[in-house]
Amino acid sequence: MPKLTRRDAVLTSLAAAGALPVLSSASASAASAPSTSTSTGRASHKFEMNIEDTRITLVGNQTFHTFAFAGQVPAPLFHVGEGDLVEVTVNNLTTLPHSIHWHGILQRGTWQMDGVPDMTQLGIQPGDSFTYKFVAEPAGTMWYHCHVNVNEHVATRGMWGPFIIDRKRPTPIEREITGDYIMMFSEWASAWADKPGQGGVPGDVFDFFTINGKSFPETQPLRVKEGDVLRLRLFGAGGGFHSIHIHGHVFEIAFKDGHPLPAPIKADTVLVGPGERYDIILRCDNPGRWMIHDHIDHHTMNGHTPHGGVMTVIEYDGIPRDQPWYHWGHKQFVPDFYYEQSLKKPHGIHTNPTFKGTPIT
Ligand SMILES: [Cu+2]
Repeated sequence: MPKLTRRDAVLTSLAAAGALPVLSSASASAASAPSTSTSTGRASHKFEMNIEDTRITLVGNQTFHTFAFAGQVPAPLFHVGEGDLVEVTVNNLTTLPHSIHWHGILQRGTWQMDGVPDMTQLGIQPGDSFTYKFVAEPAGTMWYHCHVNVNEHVATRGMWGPFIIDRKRPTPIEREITGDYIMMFSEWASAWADKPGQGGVPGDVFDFFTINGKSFPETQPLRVKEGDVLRLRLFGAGGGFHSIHIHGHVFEIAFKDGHPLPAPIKADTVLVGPGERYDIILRCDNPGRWMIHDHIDHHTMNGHTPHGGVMTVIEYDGIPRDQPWYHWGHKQFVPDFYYEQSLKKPHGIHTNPTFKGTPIT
């Protein structure tokens, strides 16, 4: 296949025209066709996404050279139904090979779509494209990430995003949920920030820690009201552990790696390991202002400076935020920081401008 430039890739998509009406601007780097129903009654989705060299900012002036899906970290949200047919064309606009592993998806009869270089496919070479086609099963909180040089590309180049598959028959606890939030935890070794193609080696010093690619105070509050029932989908998207503690509440761990537990487990802290997902249910029954943080102490630092990293706050409606010492009193609120608005939209691929970086050409 001939090498593609960024513009060629977009034009190629446009040539597929009828298929991708959403891709209307030359800067678009992710697109979806309208969902259709097949003769089997399954919904079917066609998506397209670029991989781009992109500089993202974790916090302050700490930037990172990433290989970003659709130019953002985390990558776009894929949200589909259980059993839907999914087709994703990936265009590699970077100078290194990549692939996508659909973590948690079974790939029954489609093992060639599992995204492991030199095992199920050749890595997608610079300028090339690859189309993944599979059935979205099982239901639950899944994710996707590059599987080429995972130690670098996932650990420190931001190649990961959420893949949410709605259950055909929701569980009783799922029917109670009023708000759905995605929180992806990762860690970064700043020594490699500007050295693409290197990094992810034993002995790396991870000195920045993020929720959805941002360190406190660049994270966002969760604004709730009494009576809300939140589903927080926690992802271990990097190579480290994160011990997530929520003040003032007992939550229920209800799903592990997308699958419902026989009975929810009550807890106030949950340890999220690399690759794991826990869905926890938080009943908002204690109005106030409450911290959420990683209990691994140095994960709440930015470099050598406290406080930062994996920290945020739950703010209840009606609790005044005007105390002069409350630094977040006038914070500009970004409602889709945890994809909570995107998750309410119809099924599809959902990009998020908050996570967009700056293209590196
Ligand atoms: Cu990669």
